[in-house]
Amino acid sequence: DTREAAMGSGIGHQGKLKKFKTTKHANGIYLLASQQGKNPSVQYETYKYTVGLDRIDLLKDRDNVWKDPSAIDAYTYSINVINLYKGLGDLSWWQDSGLAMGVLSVVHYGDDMGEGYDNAFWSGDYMVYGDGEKIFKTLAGSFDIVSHELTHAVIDATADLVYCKEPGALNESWADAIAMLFSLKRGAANPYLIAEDAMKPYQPWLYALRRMDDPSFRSDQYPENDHSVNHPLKSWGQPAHTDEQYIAKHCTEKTDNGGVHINSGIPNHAAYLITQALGTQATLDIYYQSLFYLNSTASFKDARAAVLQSATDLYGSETGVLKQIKTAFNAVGITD
Ligand code: ASN
Ligand code: ZN
Repeated sequence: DTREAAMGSGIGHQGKLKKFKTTKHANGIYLLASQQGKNPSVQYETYKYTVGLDRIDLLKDRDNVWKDPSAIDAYTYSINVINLYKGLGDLSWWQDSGLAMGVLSVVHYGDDMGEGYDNAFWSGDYMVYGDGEKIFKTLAGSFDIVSHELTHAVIDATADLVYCKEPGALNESWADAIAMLFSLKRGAANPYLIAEDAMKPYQPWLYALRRMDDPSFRSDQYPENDHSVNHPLKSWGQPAHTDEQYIAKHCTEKTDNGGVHINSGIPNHAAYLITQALGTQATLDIYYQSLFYLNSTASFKDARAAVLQSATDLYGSETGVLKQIKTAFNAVGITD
């Protein structure tokens, strides 16, 4: 099979021209695929989903000037995210992860009715992005969303946090926290907002999906929200303290798996406070390292201990770092 590396270009959803490696097939057609870097050398591929046929096809282009902004963003943002992970060091988990076969993205995912799918997810083997419907525009157009979904792959291969109640909220929180920290590293305009680049003007106050600096921001504006965060579907805000933690009996779709996207506000706010205290790089190093200390059923308290353990490994017990971390977790009600 004769394929050669090529250099493609195209404009993403931000309107900026991006350049990226592609592959030229023997038949002269370019593929949105490439092999990049080393240790590990990573295969990237981006596919488009065809509604009705329920099939995916590798993106192709005749002149290597790409015309699909969602595909361009899914492809280039996933390369950016993996490069940021490579900068963190130990990627020993890679070969046993869902990424080992390649960093694969599917864009334009939708249902048979041809409605835009208003979500994105990590399937266990690849990332899937909808074009949005009510709340979102195309989800691949958000660096945060790509970071968040790819981080689910990393979490699955490391801490493997069970997607239910507190460990599930930690799974969500680490995906958001690392997305926030990667946004900070990139100098993003709004690093503490999650998914702000993909929001539709559905409700004026829903200008981001979540806020790390102010998890309950939506509840201030949502009329039906009574601040008793005990109803996952009625409440749009997230708690920022364990006093308002949502307690579900069962982990079902109806309860958001026991409030994984609700209670993530609590550790999210701790991650924000730690970032303010320690800075981006130290927090990133500590959070990444903590994935190797968290076990799959970790509670919020276990997460505090894991973060402290990581910080001790990296900075020792003599600096003010541990004290800053304790102060942050105490502030959100996660005490020892
Ligand atoms: N976008 C969501 C997430 O990654 C999908 C889900 O609920 N699993 O958290
Ligand atoms: Zn998630």
